[in-house]
Amino acid sequence: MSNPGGFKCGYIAVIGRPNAGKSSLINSILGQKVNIVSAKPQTTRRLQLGIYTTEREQFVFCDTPGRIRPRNELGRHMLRAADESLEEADVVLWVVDVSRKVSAQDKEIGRKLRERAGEDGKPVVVAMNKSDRLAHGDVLSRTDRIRSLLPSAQWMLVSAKRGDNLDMMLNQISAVLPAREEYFSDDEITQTSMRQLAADIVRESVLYYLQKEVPHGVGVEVEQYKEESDKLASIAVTIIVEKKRHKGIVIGKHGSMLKLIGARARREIAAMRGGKVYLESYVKVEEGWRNDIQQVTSMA
Ligand SMILES: Nc1nc2c(ncn2[C@@H]2O[C@H](COP(=O)(O)OP(=O)(O)OP(=O)(O)O)[C@@H](O)[C@H]2O)c(=O)[nH]1
Ligand SMILES: [Mg+2]
Repeated sequence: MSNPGGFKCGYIAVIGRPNAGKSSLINSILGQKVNIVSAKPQTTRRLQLGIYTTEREQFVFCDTPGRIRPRNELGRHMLRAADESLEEADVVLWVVDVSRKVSAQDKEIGRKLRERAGEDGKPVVVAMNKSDRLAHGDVLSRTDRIRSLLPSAQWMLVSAKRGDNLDMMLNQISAVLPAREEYFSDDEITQTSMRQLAADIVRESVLYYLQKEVPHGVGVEVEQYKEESDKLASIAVTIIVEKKRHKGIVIGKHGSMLKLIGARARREIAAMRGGKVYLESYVKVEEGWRNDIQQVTSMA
């Protein structure tokens, strides 16, 4: 037999509307941050793997951008990424924010999954996330409503924030994972490079401090990533904005905002890689970069 130990392994596409908690859920399962998270929608922009290996199985989670109707090349790129991961996946993990009423976006995702179920019969597990925010009185009506969108799917009430029921959800996924040798060695948790993560973290910091339309028009490019030693990395990034006005907002009075953004990012990157981080940030205006395919595919 090619798989004597009965080991299981597969790709799990993590999909759902923006802000449902997809990235948080994967970080929480891994017990480590591999995906950036923010209170604003459209945080994740490309596919990111989160690999969780146990004695019996390897779960290869594929974090995807939240599904919305695209308005520019960046949006189309994000939706393509989410679609691609659906095609490739062995199992679909659909994350729904149970603390909010079902939205038109949720219904649309439900419809898409129902259509697909007839074609490829891929198993779907519905993670009803943010259960920590759900009032007891609403549990039945909310879960019933979500279940009605995809009656054939397994489901679980979970909280990425508190870690509630994640083990049970993993059991549900494991039950439908294909028998297969592992794809990755058991000490790998992601394929995202530290360089890419650094760019993501700078953007996460921008999302954290800035409001309204500014964050959505921001891209980050790493100009330099140098591991001086185990103890020191020196990194230079350019934060790209779409409007001149936004440049002023990102820099702030006497550079105060850029300082805050940089300080938070530096702390986060240092916590992830260990040791000290030296981070330089610049800001540049590039009108319409979100409609430039080359830029869209190269940036965080
Ligand atoms: N209370 C609560 N908040 C959560 C939970 N999971 C995620 N959040 C919060 O929800 C917000 C969105 O989380 P993300 O993980 O960035 O959501 P996402 O689905 O990856 O969003 P996009 O990448 O924009 O599609 C953040 O502010 C999280 O802290 C949870 O279980 N409970
Ligand atoms: Mg995300």
